[in-house]
Amino acid sequence: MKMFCSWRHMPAEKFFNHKKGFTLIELAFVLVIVGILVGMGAEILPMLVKQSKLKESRLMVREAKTAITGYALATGRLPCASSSTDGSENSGTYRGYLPYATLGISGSDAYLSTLFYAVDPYLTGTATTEEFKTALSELITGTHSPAVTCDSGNIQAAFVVISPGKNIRADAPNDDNNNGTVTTADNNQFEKPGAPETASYDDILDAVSLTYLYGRLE
Ligand SMILES: [Ca+2]
Ligand SMILES: [Ca+2]
Ligand SMILES: [Ca+2]
Repeated sequence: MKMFCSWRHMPAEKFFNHKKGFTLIELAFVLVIVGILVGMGAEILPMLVKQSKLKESRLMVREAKTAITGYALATGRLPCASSSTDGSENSGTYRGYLPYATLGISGSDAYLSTLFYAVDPYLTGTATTEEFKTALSELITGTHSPAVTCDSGNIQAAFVVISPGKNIRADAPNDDNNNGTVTTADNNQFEKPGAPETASYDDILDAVSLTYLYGRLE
């Protein structure tokens, strides 16, 4: 009885002889394909990880921005910054770490850095929504000078939130004394929200402008 293999009704012995002849070539071919795939994976995987960390950090910054806005609407004032990474606001500190414990959020980015936060001092001392609204309008009209600006003075901000990004350091112009953190030693001028990443800047910054916050109180 003659055995047939299923592939194109070739007699089995012929098929296996035939198969032997191709094994090495097929193996080499497979190895080349696997090599290409591994190579592609090695290139794509870090890119995907980088993209996902960036996306997550942007989300954390946005979440902080929303929590701070909610805090202002609920309490009639903005929180002060935290002078340490413990997340509790320190009265009289206007540039430092996000007071995440005061806000009840996690406060870290995807690179595990605590977010930075800077606030206009004039908006931290009010006690009611009415007082807060008056203080905002005084800053908007210039009756009281606004303190915090972004984008070379183009945006007058109530507050800014900053993730130090992949290099886990705040970069200029958010950090002015080149120590990688935002503290009272730095000034109140910050980068434009959503500024593109460059070789020397990878911070993720978001801001709430005076006029936007005023609008939220209407
Ligand atoms: Ca950075
Ligand atoms: Ca600094
Ligand atoms: Ca600065």
